[in-house]
Amino acid sequence: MNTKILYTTFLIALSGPVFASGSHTGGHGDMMKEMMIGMPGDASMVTRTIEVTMKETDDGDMIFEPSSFNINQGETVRFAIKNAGELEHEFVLDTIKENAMHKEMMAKFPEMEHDDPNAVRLSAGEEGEIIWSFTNAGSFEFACLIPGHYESGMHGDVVVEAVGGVEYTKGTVKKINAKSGKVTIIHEELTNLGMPAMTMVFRVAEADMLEKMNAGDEIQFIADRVKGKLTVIQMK
Ligand SMILES: [Cu+2]
Repeated sequence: MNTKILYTTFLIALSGPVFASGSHTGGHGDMMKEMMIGMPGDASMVTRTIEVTMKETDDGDMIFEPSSFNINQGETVRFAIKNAGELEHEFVLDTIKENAMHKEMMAKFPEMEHDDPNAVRLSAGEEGEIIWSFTNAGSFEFACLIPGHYESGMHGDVVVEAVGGVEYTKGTVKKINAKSGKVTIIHEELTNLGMPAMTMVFRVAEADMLEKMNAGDEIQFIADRVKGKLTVIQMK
């Protein structure tokens, strides 16, 4: 039986457009490679290298060091992964749900190997890397899905924080209150804050932003919570 083909078919059937790049004929360009957790990154865009060690412990656990990552949305990270243990291990980046599904498949077909850009499998002593672009904010996971390893401790959280600077929102300046350092903006949806289009009062991150605004101006801006207050952190 060809488990590799079965596995791929299974993923396409369950995952919809995310994995269906092979049969995708639409015009989304690179979007078709994108997964919830992001997409393969470009080496020239790497902003940070995270060294990850996989190994077994004397108490019979299997671990990743470090055991969690905090990443900013938009970052391209090089994971330099070393298997310092005596068993084979893998490093798979995905959603918790996808990892759980892969794990189930691996339990049925233990000989199955991943050949996906979000995963690397290493023999004892081997080193490898994944360059990954975290395009979406959210809570994800990295794990070793070799049967029994996840349960022995081989998984951890990947938290990708939404960061301003990713998407500008269009708005119209309604009113400026220089004295209180606030501006009222009629804005489109603020996706990073999950806020629909409306008219709202914002603070500004830098005082001179107000000097550049006039009532009636069409602006593009990025807003985020700063010390709990909605604040314009960038504008153009
Ligand atoms: Cu493992």
